[in-house]
Amino acid sequence: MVPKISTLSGYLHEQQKSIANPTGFWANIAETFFWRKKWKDVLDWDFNIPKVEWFKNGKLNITENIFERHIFIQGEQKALIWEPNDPDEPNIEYTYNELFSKVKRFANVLRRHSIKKGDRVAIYLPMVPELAIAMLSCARIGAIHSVIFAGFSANALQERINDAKAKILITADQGLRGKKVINLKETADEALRSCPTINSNIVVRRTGGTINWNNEKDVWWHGEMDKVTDESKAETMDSEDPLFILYTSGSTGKPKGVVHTTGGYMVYTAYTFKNVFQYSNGDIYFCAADIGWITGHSYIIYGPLLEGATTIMFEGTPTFPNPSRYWDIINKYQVNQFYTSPTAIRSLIALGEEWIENTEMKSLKVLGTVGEPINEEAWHWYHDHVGKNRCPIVDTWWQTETGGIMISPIAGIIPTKPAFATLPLPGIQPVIMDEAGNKLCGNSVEGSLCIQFPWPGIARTHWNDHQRFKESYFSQFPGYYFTGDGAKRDEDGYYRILGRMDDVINVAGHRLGTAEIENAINEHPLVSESAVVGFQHKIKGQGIYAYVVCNDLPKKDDGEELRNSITKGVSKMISPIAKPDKIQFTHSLPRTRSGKIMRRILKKIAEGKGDYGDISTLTNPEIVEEIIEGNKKIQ
Ligand code: 7RM
Repeated sequence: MVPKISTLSGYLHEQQKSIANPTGFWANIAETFFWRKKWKDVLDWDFNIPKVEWFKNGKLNITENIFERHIFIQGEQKALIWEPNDPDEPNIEYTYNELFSKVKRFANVLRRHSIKKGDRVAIYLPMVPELAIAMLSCARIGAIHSVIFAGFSANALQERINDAKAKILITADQGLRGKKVINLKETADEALRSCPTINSNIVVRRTGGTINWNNEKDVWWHGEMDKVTDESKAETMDSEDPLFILYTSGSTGKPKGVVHTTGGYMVYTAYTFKNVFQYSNGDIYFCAADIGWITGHSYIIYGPLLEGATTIMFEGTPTFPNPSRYWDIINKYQVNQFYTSPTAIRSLIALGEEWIENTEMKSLKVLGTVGEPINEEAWHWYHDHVGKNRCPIVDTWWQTETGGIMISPIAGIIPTKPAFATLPLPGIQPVIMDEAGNKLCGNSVEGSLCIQFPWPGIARTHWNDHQRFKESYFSQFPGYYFTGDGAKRDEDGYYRILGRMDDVINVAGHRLGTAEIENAINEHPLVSESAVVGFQHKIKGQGIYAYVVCNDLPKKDDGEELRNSITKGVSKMISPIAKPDKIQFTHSLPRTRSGKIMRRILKKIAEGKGDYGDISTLTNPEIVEEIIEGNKKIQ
């Protein structure tokens, strides 16, 4: 088990140690895991290439560290509790022994389908236990999983399958979220029409609803599980062998396949989980994220299970059958640590206090948030109404690319401040840069947030596109990892994350590239071009505002129809989460002399702010007036 910090002076001591001797610091933590063969060098790195290798030549299997390592001491401890969408349906609870047995079985299923070490497995599942089992089974045999969020469209699924050249797909007949039934198999079928590398499609029966069946490719999960035993040796992996790919949005149109490797990711997720949440043996931990995103990978599956925790996986939504759903789950299982997003909190605030008033939630010890900045109002509500003034809030800042939490309070140990992610975890060295690339020293500074030394959880590359990996994070500030976020360090040395500085918007904690949305809008036959910006949104943090230029601008009365069909198109191309909240038609977009769209102005207008700065560099300054006028009609 990784060491646990238990006092503020302990934190300061570890932090100091980790800066003075980072490799010694991480080697000590890595030694608490089971390695089949120890590493030669702790770290080999050069951010200019970029190259980062942790514990290289160390041999291990992450599932041996989850299962075999714990089994003798706590095989009968609960590993995974699955809470269904509908509270009247029975839940599922697996001990470590039981989950292990399922994982070994499904590992054998994958092997029977000729999946070998290094092959990619696409997983398009709702929040069902089979999702956890499938991921761990891949890890067991060294296959690289690529989980695709079940809210993505056929087009987005297809793009991700083909980019990774996945050999097999795992999906379900349908998914359930609140009152909605999601036809996953139907969407998967549509995607598979043009996925030449997929040989089989393993289908989990979740609802038993009617689906189409393709005898050549489709097989049932349960049918396959019956054909195999639960004896399955773990594949020996190098510390630097890829564990998974997870696609995320960047500032260009194409989503990037962020690659995480085995040893470093294991050490980092386990260490940060245990310390940030102050997890103790026997605690019940509930992260309400979806496993389709990095938070679910690191803090529903890998971090907790590596530490022998009991982790809850929830299929449903915070408001079904009513807005007490989370609080009911917390009471039902006596949850000790609860981790969710500011958007979920804000949406529950908006539904009124009566849903939380008489909830006891006495078991709660720690509350966490992730995914976007939390505003003070939401922070206080979370603290007062959910935590009943007893629980520290950990506002955890991190990214898909960082693998795990980077800047965050350690629960109950680092004093919190509303809306501040506070201090870096041990091993993390944040720096703030000005526009010219100078490191801003001392406190009370604001600029671009960079990290100046590798940590074990950092992503290693983009699948098949190392060049883009370099450009995305290592070119703006040579020698540093650039996060894409702005941040300030206040007078106490505390960090406050200010949000993205690039063309990425964060809608309800989901990262979306503006270029990606623009591409989808531009697919519409009547659209000639578009520009998408984020604007402040009361619940979602940011909303999507699209400026659309049409070949034939709609006449007053058919604008609505065109809006709807554009919105539908975006849903179909990407996902309903990427639908614009507002669409404004315009004759053209403000451009600089070099032809670049001046987003700064569009963003100001979308947010209803004046002061557009210098517009004299535009080739078409007159359009700004038209756009301002048009905006007034949209509000
Ligand atoms: C874990 C996750 C990453 C982006 C990141 C930020 C924003 C995440 C916080 C936050 C303010 C936070 N991965 N972000 N956490 N902003 N405070 N505590 O969300 O790759 O999907 O998104 O999310 O902008 O760069 S992610």
